[in-house]
Amino acid sequence: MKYKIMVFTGAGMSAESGLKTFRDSGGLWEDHRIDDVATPEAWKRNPEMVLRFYNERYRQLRQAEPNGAHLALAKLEAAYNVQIITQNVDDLHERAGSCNILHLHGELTKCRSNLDENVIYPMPPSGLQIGDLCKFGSQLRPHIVWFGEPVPAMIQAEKLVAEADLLIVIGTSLIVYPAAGLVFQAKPGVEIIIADPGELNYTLWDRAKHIRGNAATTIPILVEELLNKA
Ligand code: BV8
Repeated sequence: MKYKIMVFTGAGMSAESGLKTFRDSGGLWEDHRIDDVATPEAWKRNPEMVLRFYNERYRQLRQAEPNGAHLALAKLEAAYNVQIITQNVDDLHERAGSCNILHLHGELTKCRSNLDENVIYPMPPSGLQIGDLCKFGSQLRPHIVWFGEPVPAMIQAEKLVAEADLLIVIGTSLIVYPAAGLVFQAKPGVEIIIADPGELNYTLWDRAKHIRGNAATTIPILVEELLNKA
């Protein structure tokens, strides 16, 4: 059975691709408060503002490219069974060539029916407008898990983490739950490597190895070491 590497990524993974992290923006995205653009209440209250916010992030994403960390993780699949679980809503892991990717918080490149979360469409190139309707005639919304909404992929994610032989955590402040709780669900004895330039604002028992630095620098080196060991 191929050695299973679970990679859990957050906004720091895409920082060097030019996409702002949540924390470095002081908890704001493009100068918006979470409550104004990333909750179901915001969607009910001001759908135009929410669509403007996501259309702008979708536009930015199309100008962004996968960085060295995304590309290195794709290379790792040559020798290992690699599963990526990402909190990120960008498609940079996909564009880098990784195959097994689970998005916990949705995808900027998709939209969905307001009535049925399983009726999903590609995001139109020009983004979503009020009046863009699903096949049932309801307004299309971003295919994003907003704050206060359940995270349907959590059950699958927990199963995947439980099977990991190695857990690599990249670029996440582990603030958002239930996603953050995944890191504490690795089997006892499974090595945990955390790649992050910042201080870890969470106590992960002493078995976690902290590699300090930016992902586009640290992950290619880590991947080379793992490929040499395979
Ligand atoms: C739910 C999509 C219940 C949106 C996202 C109070 C306490 C605890 C929890 C809560 C609370 N109040 C409410 C909650 C629950 C809430 C939550 O956790 N809130 C937080 C803010 C406290 N969670 C929820 O609402 C979740 N749902 O609980 O539902 C429920 C259950 C059943 C039925 C009904 C309801 C849903 C949460 C999903 C929210 N959606 N994304 C969008 O993107 O537009 S979350 C979003 O923010 C991201 O997806 C990501 O998860 C998170 C940002 O976190 P990170 O990725 O970690 O990024 P951050 O900027 O914080 O950190 C970056 C890290 O990278 C840093 O460590 C930095 O040092 C590092 N870094 C920087 N540069 C680099 C780098 N690393 C490497 N290289 C670099 N170059």
